[in-house]
Amino acid sequence: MKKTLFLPILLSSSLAITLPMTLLAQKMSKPNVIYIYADDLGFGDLSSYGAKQIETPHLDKLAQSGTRFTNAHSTSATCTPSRFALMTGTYPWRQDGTGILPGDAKLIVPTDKITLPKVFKNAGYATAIVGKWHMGLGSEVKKDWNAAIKPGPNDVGFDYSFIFPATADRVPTVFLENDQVVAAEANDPILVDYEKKIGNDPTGKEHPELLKMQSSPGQGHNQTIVNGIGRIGYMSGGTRARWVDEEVSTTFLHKAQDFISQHQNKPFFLYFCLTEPHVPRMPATQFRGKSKLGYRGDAILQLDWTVGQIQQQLQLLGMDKNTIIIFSSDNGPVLDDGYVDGAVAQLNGHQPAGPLRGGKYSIFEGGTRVPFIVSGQGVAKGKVSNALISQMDLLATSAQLVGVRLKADEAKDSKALLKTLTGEDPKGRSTMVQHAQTLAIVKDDWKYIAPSKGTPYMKLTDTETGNLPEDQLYDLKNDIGEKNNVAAKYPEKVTELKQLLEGERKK
Ligand code: NG6
Ligand code: CA
Repeated sequence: MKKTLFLPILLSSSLAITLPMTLLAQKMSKPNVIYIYADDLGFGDLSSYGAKQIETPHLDKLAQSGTRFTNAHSTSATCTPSRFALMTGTYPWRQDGTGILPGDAKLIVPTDKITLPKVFKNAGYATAIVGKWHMGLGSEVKKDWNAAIKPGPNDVGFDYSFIFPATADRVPTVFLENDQVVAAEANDPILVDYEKKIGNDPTGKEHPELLKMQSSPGQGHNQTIVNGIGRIGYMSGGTRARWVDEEVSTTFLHKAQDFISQHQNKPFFLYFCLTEPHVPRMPATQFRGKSKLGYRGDAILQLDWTVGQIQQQLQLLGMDKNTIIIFSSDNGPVLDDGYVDGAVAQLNGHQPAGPLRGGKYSIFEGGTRVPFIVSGQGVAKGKVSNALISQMDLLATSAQLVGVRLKADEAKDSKALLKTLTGEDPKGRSTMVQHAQTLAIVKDDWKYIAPSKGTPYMKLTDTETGNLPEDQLYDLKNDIGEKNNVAAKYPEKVTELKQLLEGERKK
């Protein structure tokens, strides 16, 4: 309450004197929301989550100033499905074609349904996405990269977008601003193909001597070379439009900061999707070698610094009090995901998934249990919450926050958990489905993994997937590392959870 008294002083313009109190109150009650989404950051990758070999002071500060969650999840163990769920408030496995997308995929987010940014738009917010997209663009795979590509982020609720289409390791390696490739030139058209080589650019396969970072044997990433790095997919043209990997992160940061400073007087929602520490890890020179854990560690330092820059900007502009920052990751960690970058050789005892089993691609906890930190207006300070919450819940929770009503059939898997998000309610969800190659369900710390014919171990990425042809049951309260399959010991629990999962599948 005290803070409100100071508000007119903080607002330097004459507006503060003339603005009626009701409007001021309204302004305070409509916090800005910034959702910062890391790519492949694991549960054990931040010092606030117990990492000993790496220091992430800015995210630690965010955790101290807010609530740090220890049982928060992405819906899936890979990017596209997790982001789809965040956007739509529905489980991705309900819709076909929501797996990891190539760089030329068509848009998979429905344009006629509610989305996370639309919730904010409906409440009068300005909305933007800056960073990795990876949910497809346009209505066809075949598209003209030199013309406006629609539908895209601007058709599913974002007023402003500055993105790259898929992942940093997939072509086309270009940015798009509001549907248009940045710096595209008509006389050097961008062509993209995921089937066959196109144009004359050298590939990593033909010319490994041109690479500044080798691709891992057997993992691909040896098609068109851009900026000395072999990519997935072929492209030609767009010579001046291609990004420089070392600058991608600061480019996104500056676009995000521009959006923030342009919206000091109107509530906004910013979906800020960082590319770290996804491959290819090619941090800016100032971070290289700094972590002593190879480029993966350096990329995490770059990510932490980026978050710090946003915090600093908000503070300087006096916006930190009426802004909520939510920080998380789209799936668990992986070390060798296609390039020889020191992540394995210089691991130095670091545990990217902390005490969890598995990582990216796994149905084990390491696949979806990720860092989740919430800080800002109305959020409990210095708290650690073990509440079960999914990123997919942000849609219904944001609707609750900004006072937008959802229809019964909208975002049907998203739960309104505002009290959980602000650290007040310690329980959160009662059940949640997890998704990798198979599905799992958790209820009251019991976890059932459905049988799967997939490989239990992916050698190339060194991943324990959690796939087994039989039922698995874990007691997460006493066995967070999912070491002991107790399915045979508790057959009734297996039956109960199996039925629950079947019910979810049919919904
Ligand atoms: C995999 C890629 C991996 C990464 C991942 C997507 C191979 C062998 N591996 O298919 O390098 O790009 O897709 O990551 O191609 S995600 O975080 O966007 O889901
Ligand atoms: Ca990812």
